[in-house]
Amino acid sequence: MKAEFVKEEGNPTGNGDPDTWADYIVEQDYDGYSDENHETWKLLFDRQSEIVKNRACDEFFKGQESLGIDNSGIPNFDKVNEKLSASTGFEILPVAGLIPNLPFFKMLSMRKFPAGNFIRKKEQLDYIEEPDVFHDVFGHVPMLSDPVFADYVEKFGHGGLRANGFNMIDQLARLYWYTVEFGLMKTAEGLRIYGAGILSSPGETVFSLENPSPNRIGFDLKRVMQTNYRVDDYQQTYFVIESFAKLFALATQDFAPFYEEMKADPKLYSLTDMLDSDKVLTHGTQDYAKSRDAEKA
Ligand code: HBI
Ligand code: FE
Repeated sequence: MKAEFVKEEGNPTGNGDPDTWADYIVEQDYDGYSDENHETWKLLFDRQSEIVKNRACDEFFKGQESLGIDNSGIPNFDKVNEKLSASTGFEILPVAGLIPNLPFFKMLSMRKFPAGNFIRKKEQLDYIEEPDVFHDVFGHVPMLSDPVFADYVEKFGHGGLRANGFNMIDQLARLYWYTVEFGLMKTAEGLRIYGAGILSSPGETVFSLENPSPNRIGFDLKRVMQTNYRVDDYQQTYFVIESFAKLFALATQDFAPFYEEMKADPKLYSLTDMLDSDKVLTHGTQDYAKSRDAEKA
């Protein structure tokens, strides 16, 4: 089963112009959802809620509860926003799919999060090209109600806009990918998931925590910004943070020195590279990736 949210390698959305962000906002058209659309949400929600038990971080469940996101049907963005904006000032705005990088960063910097207004078809239960309402509202939105994580996402948005001036968008996209989309966290109870790309994927939720195949490495900012990622299947390396507070602290430092270092010594680590400097939690077997790549060969 492929990863939940597939994004073509490189730069599928282009960088765009930050000031055009409002051009990408559409209507949610809540009344336009069919019974089947709501049934699909319920199916996905019930299935994934079982799987994330004892695997998602506490902040995820707290967010889901406080925002009233449940299996009754596709959430109404206006209703979610009443609670979300009261908690962290974030609001979700309906979009039709991926939007260019700079308008995306601009939205995050203003505590606006683009959420797909559409839901996958029943026959696409495990695989979608673009982030639909389940990926965004089940996966991302509960985390945005956590004050420290919300601070990180806003800071990330500002950082993305600044990175453009240094031609470091790709590095910021990797940082987003290995935190907001595919991030793991160390907790007293063991590793827990906070990345939405994992939380909205039944297979990867189990794989990311329990399969011996992938590497699990302690988070290091420069290492993450220089590590390639998979867009067509489960990740082969996951990065593990200690806490959102530590992630936020990292994001508040000035990245310019990092940019200078990376410009002076450009690197792109592969999906399986292990460095002497890595804090290794799991040196994976990569058996899953090898078997999947053999299938495709
Ligand atoms: N657009 N709607 C939407 N959702 C995303 O998560 C998203 C995007 N555009 C760009 C993007 N993510 C990536 O470039 C991030 O890595 C920055
Ligand atoms: Fe996403």
